[in-house]
Amino acid sequence: KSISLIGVPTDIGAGHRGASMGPEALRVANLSARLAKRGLDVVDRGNLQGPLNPWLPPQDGYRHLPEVRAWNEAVHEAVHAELALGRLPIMLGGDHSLAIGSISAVARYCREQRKQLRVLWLDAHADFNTAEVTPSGNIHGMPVACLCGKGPKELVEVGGHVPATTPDVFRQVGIRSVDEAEKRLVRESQVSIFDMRHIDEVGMKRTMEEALAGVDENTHLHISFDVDFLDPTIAPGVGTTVRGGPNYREAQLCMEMIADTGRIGSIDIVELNPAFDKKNQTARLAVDLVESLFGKSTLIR
Ligand code: DIR
Ligand code: MN
Ligand code: MN
Ligand code: MN
Repeated sequence: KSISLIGVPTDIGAGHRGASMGPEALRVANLSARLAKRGLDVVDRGNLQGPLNPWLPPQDGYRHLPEVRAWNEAVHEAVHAELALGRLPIMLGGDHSLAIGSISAVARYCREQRKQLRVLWLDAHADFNTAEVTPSGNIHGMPVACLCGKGPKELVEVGGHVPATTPDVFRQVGIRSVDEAEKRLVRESQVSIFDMRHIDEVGMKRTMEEALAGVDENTHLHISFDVDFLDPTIAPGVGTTVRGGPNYREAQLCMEMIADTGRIGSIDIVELNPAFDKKNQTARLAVDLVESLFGKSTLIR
C-alpha cells in the first residue's frame, strides 16, 4: 500500500494554540522514515494551506467558522484525490475539526466504490457538540455531529453530500469526557461508544473485538486518532488532556488489533500540540503507535 502524508498545520478549531505545529513534530519524530522502513512506499505531500488563526471569540456558538470551513474544503479535496489514486492518506494534524474534511472525503469515496465505511474514533471526547450546547464554541468538539448532519450549513455541506455520513459507521473508543448537554445528543444519535468504563470492565482486547465486529473484505477502515485518547502520563503533548486514558500497552494492543484487520484505508493523527509536549515525546509515541497500526510486532517484523 502506498501512503501519502498530508500536513494540516492548523489550530483553528481548538481552544489552545499550538496544534498547528503538529505536522512538523511528527516529521521530526521520523514518521516517514519509520513507515518506509516497514517496506511501505511513503510520500510526504507537504502541508495544505489555509487561513491563519485570528484568535477571536466564538460568534453565534462557533469560533472561526469561515476559517474552519476553508481548511476543511482543502482537506476534503486532498484526501479524495489521494484515495482516487489508490493511496492511503494520513493527515498530520492539526486539530480534530479537520476530520470533517477527511471523513467526508472518505465517505464520498466509499459511496463511489460501493465500500462499507467504518470509522474508529479514538478520543477522550465524543466531539458531538453543536452550537446550541457547546461550552466552548471550539469546532474541534463538533466534527462527529457535523459529519452526521448536525451543524452549520458551512460545515455540514463540505464535500457536497448531506449528511456526509451516518452515526452507524462510528465506533468511539476511549471516551471519558462528554459535556453535560452533549450527553443527550450522543445518546440520541446512537453513535456506538466504548467508554473507559467499558474498557476497564471487559479489557481492550474484547473492546476492540466489539469495535471491529463486522469489518470485512469490503470495508474501508478510517482511523481518527485524537492523541488525547492516550493517558496524559504518557502523552502530555495535547491541549485538552483528560486523566484515566489507555496506557501504553492498551494503546499498542488497540493499534495491533486494528492492523490485524488489514483494512486500514485512511488515518487522521490530530490534536498533537508540541507547545504542551516535552522533548517531542508525544509525537514519538504517536509514531510508535502508527508503526503498530501498520503491523509492527515483536516477533515477526
Ligand atoms: C470539549 C472539548 N468537549 C469542547 N473537546 C475536545 O470544547 O467541545 N477536546 N475535542 O479535544
Ligand atoms: Mn479529544
Ligand atoms: Mn479535540
Ligand atoms: Mn477529538
